[in-house]
Amino acid sequence: NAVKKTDITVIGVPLHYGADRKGVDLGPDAIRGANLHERLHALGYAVEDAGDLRVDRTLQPPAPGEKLKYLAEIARVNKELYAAVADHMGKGRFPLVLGGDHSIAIGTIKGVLSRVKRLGVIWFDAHTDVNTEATTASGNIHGMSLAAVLGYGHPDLVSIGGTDAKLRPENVVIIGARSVDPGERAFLKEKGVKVFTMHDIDKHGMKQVMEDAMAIVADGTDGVHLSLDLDSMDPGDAPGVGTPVTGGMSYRECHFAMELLYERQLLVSAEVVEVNPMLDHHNKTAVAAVELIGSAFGERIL
Ligand code: 6HN
Ligand code: MN
Ligand code: MN
Ligand code: MN
Repeated sequence: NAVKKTDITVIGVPLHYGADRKGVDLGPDAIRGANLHERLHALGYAVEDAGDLRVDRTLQPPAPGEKLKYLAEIARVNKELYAAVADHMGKGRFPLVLGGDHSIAIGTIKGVLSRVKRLGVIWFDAHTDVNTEATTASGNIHGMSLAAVLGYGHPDLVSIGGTDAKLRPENVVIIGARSVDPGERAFLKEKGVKVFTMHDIDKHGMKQVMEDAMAIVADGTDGVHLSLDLDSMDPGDAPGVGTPVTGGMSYRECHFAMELLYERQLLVSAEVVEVNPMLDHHNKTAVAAVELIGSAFGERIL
């Protein structure tokens, strides 16, 4: 294999406050426990583990009706994540961030943006995560992270890592969506974020969807970030997630998508989020996550 083997830094973010549901904070160790490092080593990568960021475990529950639950701690952890990602990337390493809930995409992507100004993002998710405090029904910040990195939402989230480098809506694609809130639908349309829904995958197949998606995120950018929410997969294949939605991508579709991503050699960073071992069956979802990472990093059957 002629492709250069980047050095990888694993960063764990045991954060559950963005989902307001316990268990997803155990994701990083469940993924490590599914032999992440061994798998990447076997593929020829040099892997270092930066350990987990510290998260305050003692916060009181928010008031009923709160629209930005645990904002202060989520913003603080994401600021630390931003700095860690920027630092490791500055040393020429590939950051592989393990969640934790999807609110950590804010810190990850802002960190990557500090090094790759023209960044594409490929976002696998059952949801679209473009709520703001004005549209959210749940108040859960993991449903707002993509909006925040596009520059919309609470200033404490939007300002993380500074506002110089901007993620542009035309450089983002969402794949696997099947649960979109009314406010999100309006946002996606207004900002022009391309969404490949489950309907598109059913209609055109994963191969075509990935070709179209990769053409969009590669156009006019210098690198692509993979944000992989495990609830993009069908709950039958990935039951260990906090917000499961039926009718998702099969294991095979998701696996194939990762293989195609590797073939194009676009990725500069990645994060795997929403793995909740407390809801899982025998670590199945973490194992799937590691299989998918393996494929995205070049694993092949033959
Ligand atoms: N995720 N749209 C729903 C909400 O609460 O805003 C669900 C968000 C899920 C977020 O899975 O990362
Ligand atoms: Mn998500
Ligand atoms: Mn999701
Ligand atoms: Mn594989």
